[in-house]
Amino acid sequence: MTITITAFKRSPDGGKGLARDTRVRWALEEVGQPYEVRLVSHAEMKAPDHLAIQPFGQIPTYEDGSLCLFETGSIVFHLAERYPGLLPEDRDARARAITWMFAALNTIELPILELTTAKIFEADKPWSEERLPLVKDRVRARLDRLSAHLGAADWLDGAFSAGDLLMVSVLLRLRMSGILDEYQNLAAYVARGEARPAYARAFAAQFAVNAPAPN
Ligand code: GTB
Repeated sequence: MTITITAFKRSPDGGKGLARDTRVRWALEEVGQPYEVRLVSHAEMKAPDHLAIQPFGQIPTYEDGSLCLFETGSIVFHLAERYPGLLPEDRDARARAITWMFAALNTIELPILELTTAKIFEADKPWSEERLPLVKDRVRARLDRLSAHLGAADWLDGAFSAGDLLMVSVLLRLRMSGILDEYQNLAAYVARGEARPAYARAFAAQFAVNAPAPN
């Protein structure tokens, strides 16, 4: 059975790889599973067929035979459980890697999303300028601790894992803000993730769909 994921027919980021299908593509590439992509428009995402597999009308989704999944954390976890390459064999190391998956999505991604919301959707509000520094400092508070934990290590807990895949994916959304570059070791950590051949293949695949057409 061929694995099929969904992605934006045209991602608003114009191929920067920031939409969440990129992390699923990356996980699929890391575990060496071929996949197909069904591109969906905004209207298609909100239509009953898509809502039946993604109740919130979002991308990405994952289908493999009769199994339909949504939520990138769950999809990456499923792939990491099913195929070798993204979770260690040792039980305790595996549990720690899974903990980093949750940390990426629950502790680090939340303030980063708040920053995105503040910059994009609240920029025209009269209180926006006053609030933005507070939101940025909440991101920094998390990155201070993440940076201290990572130190000079290559990855968060020994070998590269699904925890790193999600953490790098989440941190990538910060690059445009300049905040990532305030942390030399985190910027290098993200660059290490991007240098993985599996990431490069995932990025290229989404870029092929989303890159702006040449003039
Ligand atoms: N918690 C869910 C998951 O992890 O799967 C969140 C899924 C999600 O937010 N999907 C977004 C979506 O479908 C796309 S990735 N949005 C449409 C909608 O809700 O109607 C978020 C995203 C979108 C665009 C950019 N960008 O252009 O830079 C970056 C990230």
